[in-house]
Amino acid sequence: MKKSALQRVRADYQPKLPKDLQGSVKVKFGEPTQSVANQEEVKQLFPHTYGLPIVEFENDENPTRVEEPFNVGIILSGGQAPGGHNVVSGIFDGLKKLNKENRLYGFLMGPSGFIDHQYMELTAGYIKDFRNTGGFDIIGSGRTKLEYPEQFDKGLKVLKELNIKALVIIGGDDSNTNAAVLAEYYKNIGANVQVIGVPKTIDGDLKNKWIETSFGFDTACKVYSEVIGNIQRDCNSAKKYYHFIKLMGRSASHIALECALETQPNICLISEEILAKRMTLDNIVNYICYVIAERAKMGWNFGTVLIPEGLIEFIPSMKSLIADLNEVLVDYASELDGKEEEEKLKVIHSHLTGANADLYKSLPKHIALQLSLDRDSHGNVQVSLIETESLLSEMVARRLEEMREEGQYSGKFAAQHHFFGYEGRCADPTNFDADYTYALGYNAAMLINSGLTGYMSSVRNLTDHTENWICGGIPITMMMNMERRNGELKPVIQKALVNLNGRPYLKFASRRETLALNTLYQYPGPIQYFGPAEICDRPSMTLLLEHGKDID
Ligand code: FBP
Repeated sequence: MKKSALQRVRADYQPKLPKDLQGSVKVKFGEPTQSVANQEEVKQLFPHTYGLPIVEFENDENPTRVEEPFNVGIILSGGQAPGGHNVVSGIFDGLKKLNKENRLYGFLMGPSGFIDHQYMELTAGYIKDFRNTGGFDIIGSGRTKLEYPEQFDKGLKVLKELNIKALVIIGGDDSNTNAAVLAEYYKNIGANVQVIGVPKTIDGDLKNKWIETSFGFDTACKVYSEVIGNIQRDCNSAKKYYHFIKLMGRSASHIALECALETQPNICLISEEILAKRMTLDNIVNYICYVIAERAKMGWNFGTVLIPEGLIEFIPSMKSLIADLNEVLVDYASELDGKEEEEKLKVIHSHLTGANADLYKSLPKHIALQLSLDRDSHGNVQVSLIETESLLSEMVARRLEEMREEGQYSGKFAAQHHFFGYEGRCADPTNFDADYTYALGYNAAMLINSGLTGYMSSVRNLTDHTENWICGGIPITMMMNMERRNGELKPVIQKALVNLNGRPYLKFASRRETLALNTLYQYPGPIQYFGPAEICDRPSMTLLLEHGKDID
């Protein structure tokens, strides 16, 4: 594979390892744990892996154990996130440090490779080319949901064939939920296979006290912020467009919020706030129009609006419609199968009732269709396919014309639309993500060596120097609660949405009015891999604020 000049130099970057992982490690066990909610239900479903203690690693100055060789398998699951290749390198290096005879196998194209026995051995020579690069192309990823005992049994066959002692699942909240279910299943049948999870997702919604951030969030937000900054420069130069920019992130608005802190746009919508204030689509449109009209009074007919991709699901009336649609799409799947667009809309409409039926009918056809697309394998609406940015700008244009007639607006309005998601998911990881992922992987190898199962690799204290990061494992069941999925109550890892009492949101909210009625854009520029630490190693503003630090 021919590498770019940057990749060639970047390949030599040696991720910094926390000092607790630098030599031999020993395990410190904490108190037994509980799930975040629905303790009784979760406990019943996970009799073997519920209540396990949190573990922390520390340096073992007098190691006595001779480590027996063992084999490990890995799966990359779900959407790509920068740093995945360094998780693999970290696991590999951790395993080799324990015993040179240890082997690492990668299952190809996500969980389906595990079920269908598609794999490859990951050797030093093969991994070398992927160190510090973005993407998941080292073994590929996929969204097959690992949920049925038949899949677990099929997978177990290949694990036994390859003499694999532990499986590492690198994924988001849903994939890690599956990791917990698999760990419990293997423990229950005495399969003698450990399962460890690694917190991945650009969305930033897999976090809690022990998982301070999921990997990839930092890099993806920096890529989006660079491009938003570039658009803002263009916007402030031509002074003729409103840019409606939708940002990936699925349900949570963490990405939009982080990018707003980085780039200071005129408007950033926060889905969680919209839900809390029970705002309607009209309320949102009116707010955008208010800002546009106020700016027009100052002669500014330009601006930027950041929109989290999951927004639509948080508008209470839409949320209720989507919940109803989720049931209709499952209950009437065979009736809908193979129907043309118009017919499909009619059938769905006929099964909706009351306000939901009215709202469905009132939506532009392309939006109604996008809302009615198949759910992903975890039962989620595929929000990345819903063009909220054009829905909002169309409604804003209409409302501005009404305001013009009412004498409340006399500006010019022209919109540009953007959607940033895939652009950031495979970027070369920032130093932060390169170090964090390498540590997560290395740490996962240590969890395996400690005989643990049903744990997520946890590296904390992330705004301190890498040296001082705290490493260990958190029982996955601890992060779980019961939620309705595909019409059934299921144990799942609780998603972390934007906390409206948290410092990142409060910081943004305190600046919001000023940003709307002025032009205070920031242009963060591209990710820097070489240079002073304050530029190259700075974690996300979200993380800094959450850790009580200040941002400019
Ligand atoms: P994960 O939750 O698997 O990490 O994926 C995140 C994400 O990038 C979301 O932000 C986005 O909605 C979704 O993936 C898009 O999925 P796909 O890659 O299947 O189009």
